[in-house]
Amino acid sequence: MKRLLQVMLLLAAVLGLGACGREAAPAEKRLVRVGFSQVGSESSWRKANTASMTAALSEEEGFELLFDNAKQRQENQLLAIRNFIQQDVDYIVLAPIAESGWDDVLQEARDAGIPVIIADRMIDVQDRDLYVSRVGSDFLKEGQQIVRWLERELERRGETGKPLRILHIQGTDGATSQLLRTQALEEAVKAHPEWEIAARLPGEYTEAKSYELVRDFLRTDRDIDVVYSENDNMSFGAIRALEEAGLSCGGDGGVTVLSFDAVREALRLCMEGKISACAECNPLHGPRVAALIRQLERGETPEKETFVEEAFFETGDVTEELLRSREY
Ligand code: GYE
Repeated sequence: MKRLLQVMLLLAAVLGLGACGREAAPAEKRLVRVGFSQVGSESSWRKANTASMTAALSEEEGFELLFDNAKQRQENQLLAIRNFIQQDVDYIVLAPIAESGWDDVLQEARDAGIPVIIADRMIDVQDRDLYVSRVGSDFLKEGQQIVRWLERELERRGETGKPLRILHIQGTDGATSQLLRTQALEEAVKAHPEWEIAARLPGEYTEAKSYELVRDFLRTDRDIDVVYSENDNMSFGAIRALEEAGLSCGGDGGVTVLSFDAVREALRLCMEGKISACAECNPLHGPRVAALIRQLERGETPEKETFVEEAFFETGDVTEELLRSREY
């Protein structure tokens, strides 16, 4: 009995001391846990997008970021999202590689009570309530800007109505950016019967794939007036293949290269005249996604879709000063 009393007295002393002796731990600000499934690192644009997202969703900004690079494979994104659900994150951010295939996994996220934000490309789901909001670009508008520039350029050259052969290098099949930039060109070709798509090459947004496809194409067909390339990295590959085949890019006698993204390296080629026109696709989604999450944390309802502001460049618009000012 005495022993028990001793133990109880000791326990009371320890707990009592603990309560009055220990400083109350400062209330640590709880970090918001975010699972981000990124497409991959296929392009300069994607690398800039990842940098923007990881900076905006950093611990200094009040977040714990769980980042997954899917290496351009949708099955890896599905795995990542299920892993985020198992880890019971507060939010899931998805940069989808393609539009389809997300209904089931996003239903699982909803069942787990985890809001989903879409960044960059769009998803095609039966129930639009499976995601809270999307931050991205108006890819159709980008394509229409490029086509309108080409129409004006042909008019300037006095070549309106003349036959035109276009080499179309497409991005990842089924990505919203591919679907809508392609739609803009196909609508233009319908409006201009004198325009012809010489070939559609699946460049998958990478420089290497584009170079190989254009190099092989030029072995049997060198009669190209325009290259419509759905991102800058594929333009870099195409320009290398064109020049290796002895064809010049830009100017009145060369191949007119039209590109998307407007990363710094592409703008330098635009300044040099090798890329004739470039539609910007802003990759800096991080601050907008962070702002969306903060809105949700405050119990507010964000806009369903937020488009980012984007510019357009042609040779003559780009200076060394502009290149220095670019964030990517
Ligand atoms: O144009 C390309 C990237 O979805 C807008 O994906 C994005 C596209 C971008 O690989 O460079």
